[in-house]
Amino acid sequence: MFNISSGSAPQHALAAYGWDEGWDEEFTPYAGQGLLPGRIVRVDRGLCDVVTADGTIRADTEDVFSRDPMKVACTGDWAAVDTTPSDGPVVRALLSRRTAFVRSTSSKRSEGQVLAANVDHAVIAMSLSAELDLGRLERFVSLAWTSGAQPLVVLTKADLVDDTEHLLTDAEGAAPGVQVFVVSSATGEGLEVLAAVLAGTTSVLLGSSGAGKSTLTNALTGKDFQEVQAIRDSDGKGRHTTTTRDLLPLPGAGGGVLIDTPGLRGVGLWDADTGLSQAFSDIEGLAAECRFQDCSHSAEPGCAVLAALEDGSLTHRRLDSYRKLLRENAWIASRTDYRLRSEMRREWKQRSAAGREMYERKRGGGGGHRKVY
Ligand SMILES: Nc1nc2c(ncn2[C@@H]2O[C@H](COP(=O)(O)OP(=O)(O)OP(=O)(O)O)[C@@H](O)[C@H]2O)c(=O)[nH]1
Ligand SMILES: [Mg+2]
Ligand SMILES: [Zn+2]
Repeated sequence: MFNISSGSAPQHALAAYGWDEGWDEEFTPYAGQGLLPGRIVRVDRGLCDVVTADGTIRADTEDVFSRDPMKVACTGDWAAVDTTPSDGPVVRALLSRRTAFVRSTSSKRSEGQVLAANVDHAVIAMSLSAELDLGRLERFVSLAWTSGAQPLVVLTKADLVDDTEHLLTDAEGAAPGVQVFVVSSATGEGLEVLAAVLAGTTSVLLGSSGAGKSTLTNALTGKDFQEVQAIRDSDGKGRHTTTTRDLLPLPGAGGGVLIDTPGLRGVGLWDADTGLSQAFSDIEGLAAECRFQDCSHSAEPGCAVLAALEDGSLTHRRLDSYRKLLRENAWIASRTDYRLRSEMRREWKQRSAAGREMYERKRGGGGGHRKVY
């Protein structure tokens, strides 16, 4: 069953795109219905390009298009395609996602938007030619951990700065446990090491417009697949050149694919509890060492967080960033999860009944059901 493409071939034709025995097994019932497996390489106005063993087909996604934006077909999804309709192929189903990079949309009604599915590496690209925004990096890393993918950080345009050493140290401090690469698509610096890590996996490139994602995509794929445009002279920002999320094959025997994405302006957290814990495991580790379990790290004796601030091993910037992201995450959750929202409202009512002042005194200024840092 695994060799459906050409009978005796040792590997499935889609293996380079990430097809494996797990997908094959999940696809079995669809194969029984005569549907064709394929990976979505781009979605464009309700139509998607699906790479199959028979080549790339353009298919309608109507049948799986849903009002729930989390269920809409997206780049990286594995699809079951019906090629029999007279008016063109149709995606009938999507295989369940192993990982999904989701951000909250900036729309008033808070909704999640899946940026890429079934991703192994979430590669966060940041340009060395602009000031490193460590808070933004921490936000991306939190979302990457939440997605189930392994985050990687790529500092681009190394050819434009003389000394990258301290920038590398800063980035590593903001992303503990995450590999940080310094690369230049212009000189080729660092590309070989990065390519070796990405080989045979699915990776998505994320970052601001102008960070050099498409230039890096072209360098890594060895093809000029993606359009590239100079950043604006006026403010150094990108021009939002890339407009679709495109999945492209990597060269080399190991296979693997790379998804280039449009530059992100805002990237709101989405259900990022676990991701925040991983992205800030250093702070959570310190908090576990505090003398008091409910330590608020403001003035308590025996506070390990304050001690780390004192000896310089933790920066105020990073602690503030963590607190800010925790608050944002709780806010998003309160807007989206009805049950949590009504719980919060009930809690609030009880609080006002008991008298806010007394409550505050009892809680020592803290609040919420989650430990506040
Ligand atoms: N000097 C130098 N310039 C680079 C490098 N990589 C990219 N650039 C330049 O940076 C500008 C933006 O590059 P893009 O690859 O279009 O950036 P992007 O991240 O894809 O931007 P969007 O598609 O808008 O999200 C272009 O002028 C590139 O030539 C590099 O390694 N060195
Ligand atoms: Mg681009
Ligand atoms: Zn403490």
